[in-house]
Amino acid sequence: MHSGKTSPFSSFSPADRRLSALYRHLEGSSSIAAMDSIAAAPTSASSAAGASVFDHVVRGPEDPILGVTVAYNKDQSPVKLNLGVGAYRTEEGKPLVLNVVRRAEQMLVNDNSRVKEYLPIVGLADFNKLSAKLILGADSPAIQENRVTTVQCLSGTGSLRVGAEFLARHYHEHTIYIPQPTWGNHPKVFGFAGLSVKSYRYYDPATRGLDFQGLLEDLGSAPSGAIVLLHACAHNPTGVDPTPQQWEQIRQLMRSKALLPFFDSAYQGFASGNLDADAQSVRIFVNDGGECLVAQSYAKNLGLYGERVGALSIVCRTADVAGRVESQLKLVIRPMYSNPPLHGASIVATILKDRNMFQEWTIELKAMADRIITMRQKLFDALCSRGTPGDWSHIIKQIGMFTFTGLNSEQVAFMTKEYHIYMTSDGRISMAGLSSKTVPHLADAIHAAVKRAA
Ligand code: PLA
Repeated sequence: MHSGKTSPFSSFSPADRRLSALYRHLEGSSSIAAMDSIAAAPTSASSAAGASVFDHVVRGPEDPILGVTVAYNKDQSPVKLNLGVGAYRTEEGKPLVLNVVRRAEQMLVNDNSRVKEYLPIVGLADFNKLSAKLILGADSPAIQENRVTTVQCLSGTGSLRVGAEFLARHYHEHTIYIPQPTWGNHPKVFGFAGLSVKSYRYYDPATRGLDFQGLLEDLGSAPSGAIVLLHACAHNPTGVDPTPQQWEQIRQLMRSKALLPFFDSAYQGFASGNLDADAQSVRIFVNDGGECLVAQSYAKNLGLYGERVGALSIVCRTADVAGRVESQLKLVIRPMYSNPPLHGASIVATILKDRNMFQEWTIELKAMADRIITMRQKLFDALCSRGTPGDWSHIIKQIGMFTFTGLNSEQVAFMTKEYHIYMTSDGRISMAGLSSKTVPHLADAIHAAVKRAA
């Protein structure tokens, strides 16, 4: 705590301890002003006619990622470009619904035997089984030994949150280490669940690569049993992943210290275009017989963003433990949203259980991944041909949906103001939002921003 400063939650009931924990985590960081405005203490109960009982509520800040879209939508310029949120666009700049998804939806609509009854608390059984197979591999010993419990959740975010709530209630160590930097929602998801959030070194701005030494040192000095959040592939926002050899070293270190891995798999298939290759990090941890958690999202790889389809798997030592863990996951989920939505999970199950549809998906997925890789090359070439000062090779070296450009917040603000290009203030751009037509405009903007500062 800073001297003389008390948490705005200090006079609250024990139920508000989660907010307080998050406050302590964020204190001293720039996010603290934002937290103050998330929950300001009421001054007095208002009973006078006309005065609102919510008068004390201060306006909260826009989300650093989704708020970019809000600003973009207000811009009237015909050349405006949204490279903020990670959402795939076609070469024509349009959102894409995969053909295989349309086909699955048609089949579902035409099947009159289908009803709209509630799903069980844990979701659609087929979907859960197939999701575990997709991430762990069809021949995974953990699946064969029935040691995995999988529950359908509200996309990746909901899966992370349910996992975090379970850990806060049932795991002995409440500290979670997240990479520095990471997806901006991670500290909030884990902090609001009541975990204490710390970070480990991950990215080295000097090399624009992995700070592997720093990572090993920080995880090496974490308390035994601490939870560690790992991006399964296509690290967001940096686009920098450990090599297979480095993953193996991370595994050895974590297992030797009994650190508990919590994988966030939001981009399976988007990094390399291959679903199995992108799941390797998770599989090396599962194949050693140890325990871990995995949050999966179908937002990006099946383009099901708004359908909110995802899964949380907890790999346990024995089938008996897995059964007990599942019984407790149900107690987490039931008071939160009772049970998950039916439609999106039915689409996924339809595709995953049909050999031909699965095949069709992998082809469409590869096409999306390849288009992103082509955009990397085009942007890199465009900057080279303009002679933009600096080394831009990281654009083609980084992996997945995003390029972590190295542009600072002032340069980003300049590009938004002068070129109507919208991106997060940390300099991250969504390569999936770019097309051959818009690359020159982006390259002009980056060139001008860099020259201006030089
Ligand atoms: N985990 C990571 C690492 C992510 O990047 C995202 C989404 C999620 C989980 C959650 O996705 P889901 O709940 O939609 O399945 N990140 C996006 C969108 C693409 C966002 O911020 O919500 C991003 O632009 O970073």
